[in-house]
Amino acid sequence: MAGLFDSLQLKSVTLRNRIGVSPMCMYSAAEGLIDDWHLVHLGARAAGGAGLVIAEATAVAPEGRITPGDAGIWNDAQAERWAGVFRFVRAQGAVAGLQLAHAGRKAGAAVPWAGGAHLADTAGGWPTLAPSAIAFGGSLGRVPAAMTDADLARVQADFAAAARRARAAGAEWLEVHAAHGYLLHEFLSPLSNRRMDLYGGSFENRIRFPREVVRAVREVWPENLPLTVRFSCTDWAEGGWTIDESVELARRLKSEGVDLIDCSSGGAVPDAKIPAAPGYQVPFAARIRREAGIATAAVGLITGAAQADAIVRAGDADLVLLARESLRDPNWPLRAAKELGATALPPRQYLRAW
Ligand code: 531
Repeated sequence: MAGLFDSLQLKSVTLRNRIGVSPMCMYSAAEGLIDDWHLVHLGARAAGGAGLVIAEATAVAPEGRITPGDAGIWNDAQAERWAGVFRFVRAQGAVAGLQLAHAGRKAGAAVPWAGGAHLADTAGGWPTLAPSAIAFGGSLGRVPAAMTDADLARVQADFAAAARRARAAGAEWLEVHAAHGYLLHEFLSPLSNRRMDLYGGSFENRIRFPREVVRAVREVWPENLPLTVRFSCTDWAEGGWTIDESVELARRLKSEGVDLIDCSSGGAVPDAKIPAAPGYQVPFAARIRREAGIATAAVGLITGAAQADAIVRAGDADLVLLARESLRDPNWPLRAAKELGATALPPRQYLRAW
């Protein structure tokens, strides 16, 4: 079985190792336009040896931003900024990825360092969309509008247009965000989807809109490049979305041309009991990989080199994604290679330090 520092080929893309930087919101864009912060943040992690750098949740439409500081890709000026970042990431030997997102009923909130609560329209917030007119709750109390058929068609087209722009900007790996209580996950979970039409009720109906979005993205995203989807594999809540449903959805998406499932969890409701512990989401990646026969990424409280290597060697996941650990140490892959006795090349400018 492969180890952490073996390369990974998915479609025509080859990662130099099985370490990816998980998409992490910087909340530092203006009108969806990223800036030098994003170049330095993502560029440093590519230079630090990651095989894959997935840029943060990037809104496909302005009303789909979690906060006014979210990155966007609903226009060409935004895509042009991304092009500079992707060019630099690729020049460091990493594969450049982007996560496409719509925050649904969790949109229009303050940035975390301003409290993270929903903003009134007079304070920079905006009306939100969701499958049903049910608020998330807690500090995210705004009641969203239940999406009409026209809304569904428009958001689907927004995802496809964003995917086209991502490709034109040089992204080589695309992730559709269907997790963490954002719009597509809101359709999947019975806790947020109470629709009585073709898009709610049964499993088939709840997966319909996420599937339509993925299909629309797959049509415009090149066949030879990886398309991935992030799941919340369970809601960790009574009556919510389950790992069994995730396995079945993974099978369906595989047949729609999805190449990998990024296995996270939670975020559907504020009162979920999440048993967070080192590697607590790895069993989801393992089950989906084995039972749906699709590549998976493991994410969540993965911090150690030996821990990450063991996940890959056990065949629990094809790829490990680091989030907060990568913020703490952008050079984590280079350090992990030393610890495991593997080879990972630092940028030539830094060679004498390694
Ligand atoms: C953390 C989070 C993890 C799991 C469930 C819910 C939330 N996140 C995820 C984010 C943004 C901020 C914090 C995204 O997925 C965009």
